[in-house]
Amino acid sequence: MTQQVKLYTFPPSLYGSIPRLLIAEKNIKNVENVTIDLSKAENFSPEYLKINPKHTVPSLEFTDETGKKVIEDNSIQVCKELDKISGTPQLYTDKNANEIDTYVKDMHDNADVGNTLFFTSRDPAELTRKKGLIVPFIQGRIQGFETYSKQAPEHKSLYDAFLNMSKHMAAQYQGEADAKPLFDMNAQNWTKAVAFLDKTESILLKSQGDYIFGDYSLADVHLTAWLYRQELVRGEENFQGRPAVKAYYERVKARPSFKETWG
Ligand SMILES: N[C@@H](CCC(=O)N[C@@H](CS)C(=O)NCC(=O)O)C(=O)O
Repeated sequence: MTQQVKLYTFPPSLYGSIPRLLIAEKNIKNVENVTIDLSKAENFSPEYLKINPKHTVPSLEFTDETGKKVIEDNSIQVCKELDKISGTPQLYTDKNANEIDTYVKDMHDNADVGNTLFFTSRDPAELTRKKGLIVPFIQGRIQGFETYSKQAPEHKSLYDAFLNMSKHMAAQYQGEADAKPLFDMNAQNWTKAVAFLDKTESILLKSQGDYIFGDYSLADVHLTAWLYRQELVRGEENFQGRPAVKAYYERVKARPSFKETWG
């Protein structure tokens, strides 16, 4: 890849790690990584809102064939673009595009659970265990919203909405508000995770190769990052009764790109 591209990401982020894994997998050079610190709500800064109005990471900034500056603002498009401009081996081709698109869309639409499972808790014990991690993260964001609200009053209603949600969640972790909605949300998201894990198990059992659709593809890049977050939030529970998913995760973990991405 000759042109310089800019990837806006945050190392601990689930979706931000998908293109980082692809970059490691294909050894893509000329990528400038710009850290958007979600723990300080930097994804809500007035500058970043211009880049990505959905205030999410990842985003990718590059120049297209006509010389026009383009920004992709979700990991699916970011990865397709990076795969295209970085050349062979192509992980998304005419041959595998349909099955990858269907599977990845299902993951993003129906199993977008990793962040919720991380920030909520399944029961009071988990709430207590995670409090020391979650509360400082939320407090950093609260500070960010308050600062940006003064700097950019045109976004005040956005900041106020997130400020209220953040304060409420901090209160739930600190025993000052009812935490039951957090437990319910956690249970609902785990149910979605189970459905997607079961579906993945059955696809893997039919696969003609070591990976989700045979050869390693863009679907594996998304799935690896998804499983990495699942392992963090639910450990071995993900793999119980799912030997194909377990063996698959061991295989993708053994690829050098995994260590490069998550250490
Ligand atoms: N569908 C989007 C989801 C992106 C997303 O939700 N990213 C999370 C980080 S993993 C984010 O930026 N959340 C905003 C926040 O934490 O305020 C994608 O695939 O890029």
